Amino acid sequence: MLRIAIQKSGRLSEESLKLIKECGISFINSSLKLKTESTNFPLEILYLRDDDIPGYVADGVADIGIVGENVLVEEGMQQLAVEPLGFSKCRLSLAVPKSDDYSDISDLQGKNIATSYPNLLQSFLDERGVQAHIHTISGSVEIAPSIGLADAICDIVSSGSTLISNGLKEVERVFKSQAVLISNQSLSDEKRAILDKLLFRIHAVQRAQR
Ligand code: PRT
Ligand code: ZN
Repeated sequence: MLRIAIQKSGRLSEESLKLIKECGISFINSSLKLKTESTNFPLEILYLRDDDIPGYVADGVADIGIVGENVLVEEGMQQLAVEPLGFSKCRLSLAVPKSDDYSDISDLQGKNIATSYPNLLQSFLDERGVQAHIHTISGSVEIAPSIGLADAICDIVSSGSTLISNGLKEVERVFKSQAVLISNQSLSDEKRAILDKLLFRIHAVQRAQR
């Protein structure tokens, strides 16, 4: 039996469950349960917070998982990545108040930047030789400039409408992300064989969608 960790409720949940179903794997889905077993494939599904998924997979509590690359790389766990899945596409971007004159990244030198992704932001700034003060906050990053907490933010963007409604403009793209399948690095031969079967089906689903 292989154990997969997926997000319990959030932007990855629906597409993760849809992919499993499209692979022909049936299970009884209850939003109240924390785990469920497939009725026709040796797979058990664990429902977790997305941030906890890389750690649980690295520790072997779950064998595989589905998580955003942004979370995976932020947590320094990119070595677990097996396969990009093509959904939940988004980007991590820097944004400043729309009335600011912004010409290039050097404008952020010495500024205060609020983000939930301090590691991704730090390496982006380091690569460009910019020193800034990074303030790590866990949510509502977009309001930081308007309440005087920061000069700029670095947050996930998909349509861009959240930035606009908070009077911000996107000025730099820091990281491009999508959902990825991740795996523990020391699976038993039995589990590896189940994963290979699952990957075969995922590839068939992806081919059919092209
Ligand atoms: O509760 P849990 O910890 O499991 O969930 P979460 O709240 O941490 O994550 P969730 O469900 O918001 O996002 C899960 C993953 O979806 C992220 O890690 C990304 O990989 C991916 N994703 C795709 C997004 C978005 N699109 C997205 N638009 N994650 C967040 N957003 C937010 C963003 O933070 C901002 O507040 O949506 C807003 C911007 O959206 P637009 O369309 O207005 O630009
Ligand atoms: Zn989260």
